[in-house]
Amino acid sequence: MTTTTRGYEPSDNLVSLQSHILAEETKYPSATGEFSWIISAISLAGKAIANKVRHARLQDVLGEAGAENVQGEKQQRLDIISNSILMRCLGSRASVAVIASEEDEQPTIIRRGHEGGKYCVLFDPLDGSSNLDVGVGVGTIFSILRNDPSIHEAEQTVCQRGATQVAAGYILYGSSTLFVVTTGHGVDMFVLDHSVGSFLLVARGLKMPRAGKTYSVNEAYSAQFPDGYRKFLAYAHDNGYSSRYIGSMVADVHRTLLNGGVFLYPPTKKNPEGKLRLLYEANPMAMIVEQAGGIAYSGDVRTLEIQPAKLHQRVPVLLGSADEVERVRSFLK
Ligand code: P6P
Repeated sequence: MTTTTRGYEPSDNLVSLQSHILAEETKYPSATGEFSWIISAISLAGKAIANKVRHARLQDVLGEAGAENVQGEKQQRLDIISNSILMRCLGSRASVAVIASEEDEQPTIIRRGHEGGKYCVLFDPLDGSSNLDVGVGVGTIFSILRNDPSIHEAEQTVCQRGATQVAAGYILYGSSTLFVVTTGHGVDMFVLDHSVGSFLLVARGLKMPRAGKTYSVNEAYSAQFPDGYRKFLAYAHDNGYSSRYIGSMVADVHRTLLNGGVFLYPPTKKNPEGKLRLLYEANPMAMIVEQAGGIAYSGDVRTLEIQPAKLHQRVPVLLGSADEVERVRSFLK
């Protein structure tokens, strides 16, 4: 590759999320650009939420909202604020048919198929928000599905297998604000440059290490785990593994994506089906992980193959480096 006198390298190009998505779109002659507007809306919401999270302690938006969400979890004020920001950014996009959120019992129908509604957007607006007061990384997780205009019941419309996702990703509000997304052709990562207000491309086609001696699980519940998980933990303790658990799925999965290892949320007595939600936590993370060369299971089923029955359905989660997930599975058999 030739280097000009200015020391310019084509790889030095500044590529924003916006221009990256538009460039990707040109690869598909049938693309109408409507999908790009949805990613753009999520990007806009991410910038607004990042601003709120960064100034939380200054703007007195921390703490509990004094209500519980449909999950029976105490809502943080920033959960509600983030949910509203996402709704207001997505509601204006002409191709959005249905919006479903962890914070709302039922999906919201924005427009029907015959009115141009082509996509359903599902999200956890601020995952890990109970960590906000202590400055730990939190995140937005999103999943984009095609709308089926023949289905009129909103919850049934969004109950699609994860393998049908058009796109998925997350925004991590951590030491920097990261936007990680896949449209089924690899995983790309962007960092928010606050000085220009854009997410800039920093990694294209991210690949997860095939192995990694790090496991991420809340070991306080290990006595409640099915036996096979406990056998894996005993193996890990005896074979030089390290434990890393932040208690914020986006942060734990992002570390696993970059460094390798395995993230687990097994069934417990309190959550016999697992704690994490299939449609807007497990499925988008499973798509990201598998697009990066990892694998994701819920029990003995590949997460992306599960046919959802309910919007807020919970599943066990086992995802990460292929070798490590298979090692855990060998103990579960
Ligand atoms: P526990 C946060 O509440 C969350 O939904 C995920 O972000 C996280 O992985 C998990 O729950 C933590 O749950 O039971 O270990 O506190």
